[in-house]
Parts: sequence; C-alpha cells; structure tokens
Amino acid sequence: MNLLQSWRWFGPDDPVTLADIRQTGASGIVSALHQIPHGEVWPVEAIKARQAEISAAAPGASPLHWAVVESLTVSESIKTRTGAFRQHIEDYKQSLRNLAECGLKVVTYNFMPVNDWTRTNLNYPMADGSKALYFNWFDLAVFDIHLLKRPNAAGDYLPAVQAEAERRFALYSQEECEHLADIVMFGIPGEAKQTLEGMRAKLATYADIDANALRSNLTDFLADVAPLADELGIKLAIHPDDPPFPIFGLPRIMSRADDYDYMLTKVPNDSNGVCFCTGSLGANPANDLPALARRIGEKIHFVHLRNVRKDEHGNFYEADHLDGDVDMYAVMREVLAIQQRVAEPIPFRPDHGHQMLDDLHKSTNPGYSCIGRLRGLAELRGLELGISRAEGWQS
Ligand code: DNO
Ligand code: MN
Repeated sequence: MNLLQSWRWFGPDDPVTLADIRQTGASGIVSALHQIPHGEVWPVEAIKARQAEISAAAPGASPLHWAVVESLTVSESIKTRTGAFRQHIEDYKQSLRNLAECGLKVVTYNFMPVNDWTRTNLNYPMADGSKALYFNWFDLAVFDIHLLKRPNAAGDYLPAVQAEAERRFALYSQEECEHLADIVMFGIPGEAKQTLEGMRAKLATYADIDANALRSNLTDFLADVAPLADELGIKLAIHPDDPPFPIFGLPRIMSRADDYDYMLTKVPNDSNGVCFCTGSLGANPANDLPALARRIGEKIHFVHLRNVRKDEHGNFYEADHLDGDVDMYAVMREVLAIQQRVAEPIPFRPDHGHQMLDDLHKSTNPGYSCIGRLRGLAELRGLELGISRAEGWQS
C-alpha cells in the first residue's frame, strides 16, 4: 500500500488555493480551523463547512479530502495546568468527538511551551537563488537578551555566542531589530500574533515548570484524552519540538529518542502516537532518524518530510528535501516498511519548501509557498516509488 500524499492548506486565506493543490498530485488535505481561538470547541458545522469546501474544489474521480487535522492546538493553560485547563481539556475532548463525527481520524498537536516553531530568518539565501528558513543562535540571543529582555537570558548562552550577539546588536538598526522580533514570534498564519509583552507574560507562567513537570503535564493531558480518542478511532500525533532543544530557558520534552520512549510507554493507548517530523528532529545531532522511525514503528500516525543542514554552532537552514543531514532514503525506507504492516495509508506531507521561481515575487506563508513544496513532493514521491518497487512492495 502507498503512503497518502498530503498537503497543508491554511484555509481560504492561503495564497496556495485548493485548485493549485489539485495540480500537485496530493489528495489528502492537512488543515485546521485557525479562526477558532486555542482552547475553544470546534463545532461540527464549522468542520463540515471546511470539509465541503475542500471536497467541492475537486469533484470527480479522485477528490481532495480533509485527511489530517494540523493542529488541534493544546492551550497554554493545559500545558501549564493553570487557569481554565480543566475546561480546556473538556473542550478538547468535545472537539475530538466532533471531528470523529465528521470522519476525521488523524489529529496533530504539539506541546511546545509559549511559541510554536522558531526561526531567526525567513529569507535565508540559497546558492541557487531560492530562499530558506534559518535558525541562528546569535540572532536568537540578540532577540532574547536585547528585545525580549528576558531576565538572566545572557547566562543561558555560551560566552562566544553572547559576544557575537553583542557585536550584532551594536550593528542592527531599530528596524532590523523589529524585523527580527517579528520573525522569531511569527507563529501560525491566520492565528493570533505573539507580542513581546504577551510572550513575557507566558514565559512567567513557566517559572516553576521544569522538563519533568512539563512531561507530567503532557502525560496527564494524554491520560485524559487518549481513552476517548481510542473509543473514537482517532489517531493522535504529537509534533516534535522545533527546534529540538531548549530555547528561552523553557523546557523541551519532545526532542529526542528518550522523550518518545517515555510518552509512548507512559500512555500506552493505541491512539497515542506521533507526527514524525524529520526536519524538526533532524536539527538535533543526537537524533538518528531512521533508527528512531524504526523504534516508533506503528505509532507513527503522520509524517512530515523535510531536511536541514547544520553547522558547527548548531545553527541550521532548511535544505532541499533529499539534500541535507537527514538520510531521507533511509527514513523513507523505514516508513514504507511500517506501511506494509498497517491497514490504512500513512499520510505524509512535504513539510516546508524553498521559496523559489515565481514564488519569489509573491507574498507567501514562510515555508509554505507552492513551488518549493511541489519540488519536495515530487522528489519524495519518486523516492517512494523507487524504494517500493525495489523492495517488491509495489508492482
Ligand atoms: C515544522 C512545521 C510547523 C508545524 C507547526 C504545527 O516542522 O511542521 O510548521 O506545522 O509546528 O504543527
Ligand atoms: Mn513539521
């Protein structure tokens, strides 16, 4: 059986339309109701309306369908177990019931404190003229120490990083600083934007939460929702930390092999599983991705495929899908081996792509322009076919 080729669509405001997506050859749509604030219930009518919109865009023999929810976001209250967290968990469960009623069975989320993914440059130039997303420790330190002004931030960085951050801060104009802050706090298109004040307030709520505490907040949350997801036939898929190491003095608990062992063992329910994101996990040199995929096995409910290239400081840029530090051939082979043992097609999507060709002249969602992802999907589809044929998994 083949993997399900899927594509993230941010909804009606996404500059990449459903008609465009149809031409990529993907048939599974990955989407979310971004207009609903985190923590609130997704009503059945709103889910159905999004489904109808997706199906209507491609009537006929191989219609597009909403295959994966990304993300049903876990609120900060749930992550910190403060405030209205019990109500938010009840609301989360109601959203799962509503999604199941509409036939949606794969639900992605993450447990990153305060921010979703974090980068320092959204236009990092590649040698071929395309642009990539980039994470740089020196600029992160400039933001953290001088713009966010987090107390004690400086002490969290190596002296060489601090020194380089000071050098850069002295050179950056006010405008460049504001731009850097916007990039670091970019977040998810169509969702509420983070502000410096808002971020400071959220950081304060983690003052007493170390990695162990955050880990139990995750497993407590899962102990509440996973039995219901089992009943509903929903597969939960936690996205790893991006980047997969602590930033802003915050704990990170989904970054390495041990983290997976812990959460999958502690909450053994069938529904408790993983969104295996090679780009996020690949930014940590300690991770052996093919080995990790083999270890997680059938618990991989959804796959994000992209690549990264790291330097000696731990900075990284997002490389072409088959051309970074992650051995994509070996990962794809492991995922396809898992696919042979499970009944349903495992959905994967090309996760991020370079801004390239015509897209360089358009306004795009960072990482989610069309042509770079189309190139990634085409490469990955070819890789899948090559491996499947060679292994006798497909005729
Ligand atoms: C990173 C990407 C992100 C992701 C968000 C929410 O690897 O997949 O854009 O979508 O972190 O899941
Ligand atoms: Mn990802």
